[in-house]
Amino acid sequence: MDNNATAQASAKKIILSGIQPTGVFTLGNYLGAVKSWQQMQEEYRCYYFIADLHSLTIHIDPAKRRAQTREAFALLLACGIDPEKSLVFVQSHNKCHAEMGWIMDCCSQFGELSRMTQFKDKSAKHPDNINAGLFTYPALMAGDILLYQADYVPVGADQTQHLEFTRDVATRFNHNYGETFKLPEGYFPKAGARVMSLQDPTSKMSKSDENPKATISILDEEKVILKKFKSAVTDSEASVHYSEDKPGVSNLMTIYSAITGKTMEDITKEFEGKGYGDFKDAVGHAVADELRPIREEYKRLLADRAYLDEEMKKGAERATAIASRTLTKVKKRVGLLLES
Ligand code: ATP
Ligand code: LTN
Repeated sequence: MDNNATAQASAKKIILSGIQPTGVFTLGNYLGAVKSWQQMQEEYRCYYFIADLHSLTIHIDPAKRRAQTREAFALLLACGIDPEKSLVFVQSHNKCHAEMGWIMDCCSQFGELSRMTQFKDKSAKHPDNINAGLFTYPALMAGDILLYQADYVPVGADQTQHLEFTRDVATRFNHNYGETFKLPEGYFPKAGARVMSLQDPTSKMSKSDENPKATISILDEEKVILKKFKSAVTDSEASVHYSEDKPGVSNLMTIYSAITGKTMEDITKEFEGKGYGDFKDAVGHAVADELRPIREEYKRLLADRAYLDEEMKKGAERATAIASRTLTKVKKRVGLLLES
């Protein structure tokens, strides 16, 4: 890179986001998050990571967690996140996250953490494992974001409260210790879609859903995809119209629109005089066509373990170099005695 190119590259705004290795990404993760992450790579300096430390808040068999972490890394690359353009890494491979997480814990108040809806939802869902990590999860996430001085954080609606919390912690820190952190903003990509469960279109499609018919995994084969769309819950009417009181068909329209770029009106026109059967079939084929190359690339990548390990290592080194600059500053600010 010449000087000009370096200056241009550094003028780019920083995007940062993470995804937990809690299973194969769903169509929701893809259309709502990862697809836009891929599209942002040209315009922004992008940092994406697998949030394996966050996943420790739920119980997963250790061997399964290890496998899922490598798989999630391969999935990101298969979805078009290019390690030559973006920084891609595994959170725990950069030790700054755990260290910064503790410092952020000590800057977070019990009261504000108690108000987090994700904490309330997850503790209601897993009453047998309400661990301290689940409670301080937002502090670790704040550390992830602030370590890299991110400008924008693309997250779904479920994470906006955590982002607000991050801004509050950063503001307080800057006030108490002097200007240290850039305040990150949420980023809501125009094309980002909120995808709902195929069996209960009033709740979001989630990779931890126990009913396999409710979610499309981005690795599902064409036959499976077509079958799941065929049995997707819709209402008893049969016209393809977007409306809040028709969540089932509206969800399918959202998916179809996110993939084809067609507007809701275009879609209604396209299926005028046709039934839900034809529409579900068209959505199924559009999704299958979109996911086929990802599935093939994923299989190829997963078979090349040496390449994946090498990319993880490179990512960890670059991430550590960036994050340790902020961490050193933070340690100085709070009065930790630095090693000489
Ligand atoms: P889990 O079921 O383990 O909680 P999840 O499927 O909800 O996982 P996360 O790892 O929490 O996924 O989220 C990764 C990213 O995908 C986040 O930015 C989140 O907002 C987005 N996302 C998750 N589910 C959907 C969905 N159904 N529609 C759109 N975006 C989604
Ligand atoms: N909590 C997020 C994952 C996550 C994240 C982050 C996202 C962890 N650290 C930092 C953005 C920025 C989730 O569950 N989707």
